[in-house]
Amino acid sequence: MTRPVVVAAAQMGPVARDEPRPRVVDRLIELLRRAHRGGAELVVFPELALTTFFPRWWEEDPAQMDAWFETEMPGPLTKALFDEAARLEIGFCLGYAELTPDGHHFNSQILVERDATVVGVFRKVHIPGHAGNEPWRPFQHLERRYFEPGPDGFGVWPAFGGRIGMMICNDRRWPETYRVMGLQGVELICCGYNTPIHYAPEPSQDVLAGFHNALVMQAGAYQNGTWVVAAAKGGVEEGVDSLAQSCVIAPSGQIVAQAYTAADEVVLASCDLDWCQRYTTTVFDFDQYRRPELYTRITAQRGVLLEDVPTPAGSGEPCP
Ligand code: ING
Repeated sequence: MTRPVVVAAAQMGPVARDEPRPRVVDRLIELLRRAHRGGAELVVFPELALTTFFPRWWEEDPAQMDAWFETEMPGPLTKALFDEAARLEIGFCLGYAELTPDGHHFNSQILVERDATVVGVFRKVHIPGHAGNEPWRPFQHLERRYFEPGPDGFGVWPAFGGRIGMMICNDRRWPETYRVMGLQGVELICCGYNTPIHYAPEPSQDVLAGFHNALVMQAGAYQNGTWVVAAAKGGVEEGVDSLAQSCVIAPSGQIVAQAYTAADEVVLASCDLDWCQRYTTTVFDFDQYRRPELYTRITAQRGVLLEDVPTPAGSGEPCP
């Protein structure tokens, strides 16, 4: 029994600050068409795919940054992408900056089915970086100034013949992200990312950017028996070298396809969703092997507590 879905990680090269959004949408449509020619049914685009990664700049008045946000999805500028996808009967996942009608700012991803219905919208849970002006950095990472953390957590939706989840960029570094979806039976997670290679707080990590990217997603995929489709916005964007290496990862943890450029590139793979069960009904049969009664710290604590484990009375005596 197999349940294949052909997916594409639609990697983008840099988007310049002054690149007109219609031009960016044209690039997305071209990637959609290339993916369709490759047989893709689901195309995953990067985080904040419509614009340059604007959180790299400090703006005294955050309202000035609203111009980078979408107030409708689809809106006048993105309708062409939705229309082309509907014409090609291809689904997609698109990352964008969302400004809601009641004034909330989220780093969001929308999942659209092959019949053009909107399956769901995910709002990034783990917001990295900083909120204050830190001009000591060669470039800033002000996501915590411009985005609110998503209030909804991680969902899993019935779509594309399986159970589809979403995560955005920094979410992929946290094991809870995958486990919360794994506990909902996720079979394929769509992920977009914008990852500067230089990490100003700890530059020793720079050389490991690609390793850490693959490490967290391969581990998350394997430990939860799910596919992961990850699409980067890579290359040197406004002077910031950003990790590419978009990839598709199997429930085994194997990378089955990977980008080799840092430009617009379509990474294709046929994902057998039934392969998930080879892990979720064996080594990671959660219901049989997990011990949630011993994991309470994971939801009870945010940070580390250095309380010492009480030693049982009489312990420490040399064994007779
Ligand atoms: N970008 C980065 C990411 O998590 C980052 C931020 C880079 C955090 C390197 C830690 C180390 O890939 C976004 N947009 O989350």
